[in-house]
Amino acid sequence: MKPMNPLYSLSIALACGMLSIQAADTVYVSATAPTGGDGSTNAPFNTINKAVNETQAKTVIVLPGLYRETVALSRTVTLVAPYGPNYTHISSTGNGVEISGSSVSPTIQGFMISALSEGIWTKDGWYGSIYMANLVIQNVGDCGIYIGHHENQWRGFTLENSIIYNVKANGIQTRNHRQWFRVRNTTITKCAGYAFNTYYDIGGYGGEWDIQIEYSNISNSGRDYTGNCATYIKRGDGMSGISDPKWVGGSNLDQSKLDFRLMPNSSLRDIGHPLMAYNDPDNSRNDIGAYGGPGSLGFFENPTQGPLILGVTVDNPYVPRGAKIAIRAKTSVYK
Ligand SMILES: [Ca+2]
Repeated sequence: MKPMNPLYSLSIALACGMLSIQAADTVYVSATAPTGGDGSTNAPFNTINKAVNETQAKTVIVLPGLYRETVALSRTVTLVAPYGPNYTHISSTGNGVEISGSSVSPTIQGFMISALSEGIWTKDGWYGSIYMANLVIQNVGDCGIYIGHHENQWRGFTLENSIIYNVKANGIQTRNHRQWFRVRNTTITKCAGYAFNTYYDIGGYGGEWDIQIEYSNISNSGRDYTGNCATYIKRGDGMSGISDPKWVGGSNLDQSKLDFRLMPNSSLRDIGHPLMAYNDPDNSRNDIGAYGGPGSLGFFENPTQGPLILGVTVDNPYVPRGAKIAIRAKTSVYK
């Protein structure tokens, strides 16, 4: 048999490689899928880590469910939960999401994240930038977002249309090095420490932060900013300090009623960034929090301005056969 032309065999290998890249460009995850899935729509992976470790995948679609894992991101990938944070929950006994690596620039969008340690922890990282949007980071044992120590030299961070709530330490903590951080259309409230703690380790690894916050609601019982915030944080237009966001689940949500959508009468509606690029899916001005902005397309509530059912009660459910019962519902209408 004639030996194969090496160029020909190379072109076959490339063609096969390209095919597999195209096939696995987008992979799916479902918490309830059986193990052994290949990431396709018919056989999703059952952990987020399996999907992000699929090196050909550029986009990871996470379907509704509870994901009990620490998501370790060490490459550039778009990690998105199209049904939103009410239905897609990462719950970790360590850190919720850990990001590390050189030139790693991931997108994380649409999740609720709870963790015993940090919500999102950027570990060793260089030259990458991180985009985070439509996140609810809540019930966290340490910081909501923790930019680690001297090993970090990220380019920068963007956090849009998100909520940081009920964390034991600081909402956002930054340390060392010159990096930028942009926060907009976001609520930070009920952190036991501070909403922002910027920390520059004198004699350490040098640099100043460039942090800009705009059109956000920072309300943390008088503990909004500490560390070198006065030097590094630029508070732009549209800042508010509304202590009661009027979430559907209430102002002090317990873990059985985690609903961070805005009530129709919330003051945080229509006060986000006025640029049309930030408009809500119903084309109204941006609503501050995780349920507003263009990224909320799959879970933006009340696009038809219909009534919001707040509670259903049954009057005297134990009645004799043939008797009548009354079922009542409270509703509120989007004005
Ligand atoms: Ca709006």
